[in-house]
Amino acid sequence: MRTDSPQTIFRKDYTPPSYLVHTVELGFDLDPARTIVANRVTMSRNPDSASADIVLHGEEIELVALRMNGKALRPGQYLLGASTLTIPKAPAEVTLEIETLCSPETNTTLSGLYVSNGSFYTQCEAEGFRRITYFPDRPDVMAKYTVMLRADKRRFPVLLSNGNLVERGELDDGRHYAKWEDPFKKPSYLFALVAARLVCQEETYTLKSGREVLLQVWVEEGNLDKTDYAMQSLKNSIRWDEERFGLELDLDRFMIVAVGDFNMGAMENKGLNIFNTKFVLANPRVATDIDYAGIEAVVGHEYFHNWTGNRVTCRDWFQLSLKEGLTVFRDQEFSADMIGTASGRAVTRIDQVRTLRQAQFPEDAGPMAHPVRPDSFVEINNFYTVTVYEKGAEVVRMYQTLLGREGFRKGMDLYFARHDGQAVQCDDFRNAMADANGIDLSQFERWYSQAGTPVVSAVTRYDAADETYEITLSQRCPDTPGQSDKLPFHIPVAIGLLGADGNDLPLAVNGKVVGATTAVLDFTEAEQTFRFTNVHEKPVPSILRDFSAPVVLEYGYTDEELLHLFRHDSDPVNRWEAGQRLAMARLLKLTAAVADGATLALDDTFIAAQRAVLVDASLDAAFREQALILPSETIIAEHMDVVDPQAIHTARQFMRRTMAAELGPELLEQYEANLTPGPYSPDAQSAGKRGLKNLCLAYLMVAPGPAEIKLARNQFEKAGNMTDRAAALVALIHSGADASGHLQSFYDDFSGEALVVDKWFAMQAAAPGTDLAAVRALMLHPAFTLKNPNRARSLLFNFCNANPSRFHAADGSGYAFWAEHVIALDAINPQVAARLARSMDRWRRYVPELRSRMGAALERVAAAGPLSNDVAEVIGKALAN
Ligand code: B3K
Ligand code: ZN
Repeated sequence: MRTDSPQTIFRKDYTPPSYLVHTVELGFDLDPARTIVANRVTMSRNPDSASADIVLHGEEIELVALRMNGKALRPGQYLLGASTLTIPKAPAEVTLEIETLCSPETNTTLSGLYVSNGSFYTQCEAEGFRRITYFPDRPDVMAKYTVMLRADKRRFPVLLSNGNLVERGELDDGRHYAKWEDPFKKPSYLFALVAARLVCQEETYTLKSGREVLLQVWVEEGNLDKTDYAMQSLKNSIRWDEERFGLELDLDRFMIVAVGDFNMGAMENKGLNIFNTKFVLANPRVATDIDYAGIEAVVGHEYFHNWTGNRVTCRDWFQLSLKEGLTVFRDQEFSADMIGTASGRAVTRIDQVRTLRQAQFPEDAGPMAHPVRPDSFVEINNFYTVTVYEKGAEVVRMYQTLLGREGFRKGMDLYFARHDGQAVQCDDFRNAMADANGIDLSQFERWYSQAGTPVVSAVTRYDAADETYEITLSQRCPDTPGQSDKLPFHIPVAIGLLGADGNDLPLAVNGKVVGATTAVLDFTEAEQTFRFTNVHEKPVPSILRDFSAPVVLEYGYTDEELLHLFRHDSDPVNRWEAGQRLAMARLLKLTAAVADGATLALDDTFIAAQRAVLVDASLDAAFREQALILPSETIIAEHMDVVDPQAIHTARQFMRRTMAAELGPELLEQYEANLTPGPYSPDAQSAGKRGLKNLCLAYLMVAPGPAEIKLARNQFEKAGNMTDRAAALVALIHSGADASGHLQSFYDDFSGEALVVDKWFAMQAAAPGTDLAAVRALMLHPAFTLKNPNRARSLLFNFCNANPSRFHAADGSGYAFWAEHVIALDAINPQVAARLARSMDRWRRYVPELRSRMGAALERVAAAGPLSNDVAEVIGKALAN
């Protein structure tokens, strides 16, 4: 908890560390109530710093002893601040011995050293190491670590840390020890330890070079039947990084540990990745296709960090996207390559675009908007955002779009050649890309420095006599907090031209033959015209293919043109996009009609287009599913100046009902055509079929008759996997049919599986039939607790973020509930509380009646003190003008 007012930290104020650390020897006497940490560091004055003061960070730890170069320091020789320990005017070469105490079992923040289900785990990124010992806890201080763990052998039989196990043995009093040594220099945020009662699946794996490595996946007893997929994903990740980027695993041993209490997805600690159980545990009975895909992506992500993040790390936390954007891009490419087919890749790309629009565009347009490389923050944990991660990945993707895969690889190779073992900046990555390819990427820097989503407007002109087609692009970027008058971005705009027969036309741009049916235009000015020559007919432009840049594209498409693209575009992402545009235009009209009390209607053309895609067996099931998913209520809201959530909900439900009514026979036919009999497999083909089948079921259950209800019940009861079982249950809950018996039997079957109980809470929280009273009742369920982040997220976050028609109840009760729980969570876990606090980001855009109630709820949180820095920053920015 903060005691003074929150301090803003600025990127421009960076100064190099005063001392560099060479070695760190840590000794832990692990006791849940009172852990003793002995820390011996060798350090020397940094020639790049003017200061001779040693500055160590420390929080929530008690200093027991402090020695410098063998001599105990008296209180006058050092300064103990609220979160720092300073030794002024220290000698050039120093050995410090620091002994501290901490209390892992009362650490509910899940940052630093904490206890989960009776065992010890750590989380040090971003600034958790300072909750373990006094240290210059900043990523540009890299050192070699040796770690000695001592603990009761019966309660904590497994003792793990980074690197290699060099020694283990017995101590008196039933205790034992293990000594670990990490051969690589690392920043403190990558430190980890685990002392726990766990079991593991392990395997020796042979790298391409022939070297053998030991791979382990550690879980609590009873979960060994759920580790296969994580292990397979780890092996696939290792192979993929060797093949795609020539990067080899540098350790002899690589461990993944699953823990049930965890603030985010997983953490890339060197050699000892610690994971939220959600991204490790899977078998067909408990995990859905989406869970399987999540495991593959997160296992890949953390493994890929070993090079992009660990070997080359960040100079300071403003550079976070240097490792996160790049590593998300790498995990996205990995997942796409694992599917292998072009259409499979496109489906993963569509998912990425949806995430951007659902979460990143709103962030970029709201009070927390920040550049991919932020200029300031109060609490760094608030900046692990969709902007830093997903927009950051888009920025990395644009290099590849501009340079090609080979050029991108050259840039990566140069980046490692230059910076292996260093803590660097986003600019260093950009320079490596530019230098390796001999091109100027200075304008590209604006993607790192300017916040906000650029809007690209296109105007076209066809000259039949000349056979030329001109496209004029202009760009603008809205003001964001602290930033106005943005300069033009360097935007790769991938474009193709469709003829009347639906085929791509050959392309020549500004006199140059392209040689492919997609051209990447280098759009760098505020306004720029590109001329296509030898265009024999008036084309339909397919602009921003594969979503070649994270921008909003404005173009005055006619319905006919969109229908043409929706039928024929060879670029599956833009084919999907055409369908989304058709749907969005109608959803906005319907929403306006609801607000005006006008009659609602949906045109046959739209239905016919949807029908055509639904029954087109030449398309992958996964693509058809994507094409039939309507824009979410959140995405619709982002297209409106004043948001009326009830009108949006009514409009979207009307569209779903109409589609269900009009497409009934086809939906049933596709339901049956996409069954996946036989043993469950999470592969993309099968998952795609299940996805389409379950979407059909969802539509059939919008206004179900007895036959549809029977179908859903039957699927629920007979399902051989969680994907089908959960989908049937969700369909039953959403249909308004009595689902209480099914909910109860689902709970009874899975009450011992925490991750499935999370699903049980989540699906109820997000159902439009669940009002606040029902959510409050669920909070009284014996399985509910605010202390476990997964559980808190499953109920509270789903209600506040995924159930807009109930959350935005006219009386403001949803907002009061939100305020109450932001405050309650803040006392337990500020990081989780601050995430929940973000639900109100866009409050100023709502209709006046709601806006005033949202403002009041925000004020209520602001007035509740003391708040953590995490929550104070989010609420403060939301309320600021
Ligand atoms: N690097 C961690 C995130 C740490 C979040 C700290 N609040 C996970 C990841 O991105 O791989
Ligand atoms: Zn990451």
